[in-house]
Order: sequence, then structure tokens, then C-alpha cells
Amino acid sequence: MGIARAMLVAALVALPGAARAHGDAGKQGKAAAAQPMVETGFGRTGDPRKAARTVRVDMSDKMRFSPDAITVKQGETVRFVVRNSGKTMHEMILGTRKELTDHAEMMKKHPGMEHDEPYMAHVGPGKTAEIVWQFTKAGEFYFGCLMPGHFEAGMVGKITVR
Ligand SMILES: [Cu+2]
Repeated sequence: MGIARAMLVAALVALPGAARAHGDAGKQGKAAAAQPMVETGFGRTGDPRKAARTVRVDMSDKMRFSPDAITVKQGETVRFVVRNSGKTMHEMILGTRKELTDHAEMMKKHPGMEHDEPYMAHVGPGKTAEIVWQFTKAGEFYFGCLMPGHFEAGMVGKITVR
């Protein structure tokens, strides 16, 4: 955890009523823990209580997301329920096109690299995980699977925020 984020988390914990994830929004394989609040160029950690909309996303061994195009309103908080219907590990990672491309390159060099952020869901075969994310900025963003080779095989989708 970086110092900046540690300070941000500390500030949020100190604030009564600050946006914190519900325990039931915990990701697969993790104890029910609040997601850290992160701010990015494509949005911020969502408050599950404000997620009025649920989008179900399927990931398959055909290296495809379904749906692979999602439109949201600026400011909207979306609960992504991400299912892996394949037999191999997949993940849904939100970001800009450049961030995903750079990250995919890094994964090639360091395949075992551990990474976990509130805008990522790593999902084992047959499992389901959730991402709650608020799209605070308008624009075109993406989601990709960065398991080695998957992104390059076309495992990417687009999110239009307007
Ligand atoms: Cu994949």
C-alpha cells in the first residue's frame, strides 16, 4: 500500500459515513473486507450501497467477454458480477486502453506478478466475483483479461461513459 493511499484510507476511516464497501462485496477468495478507496483516471472505488445497476459479465475460454461493450452514465456506480464459465483462470481489469496494454506487457515479463485492486476481479473456473466501481469521468475505457496471451487474443471490452 502506497503512502498516499494509506493516508486516503486513514482519512476515510476517520470520516463517519464515508463510502466503504460492504462485507458481502468482498472478492472471491478473500475474507469479507472493505475495498480500499482508489481514485483513477477512469473512476473510483464504488460504494455497494449506491450500485443501482448490476451488469453481468461472462468470461469464456474463447477469450471473450460477454457483453463486450457497456455504456454507463457519468457518475453511475455499477456492480459487475463477473462469471468465469471457462476451465482456465480469467480476470476482468478496468482501465484505459494504454494502462491495459502496458499491464499486459508487464504480465508477459513477470507472469507470476501479484496484483489486486478494487477495479480487478480474478476469477477461477466456474466461479463468480464482483467489482463495484463508480465511473466519475466521461470517455472511453476498457476492460481486459491480462492472463498471459488472453488480452492479445482479443479478451477485451469497451466501456463508454457519457
Ligand atoms: Cu482470460
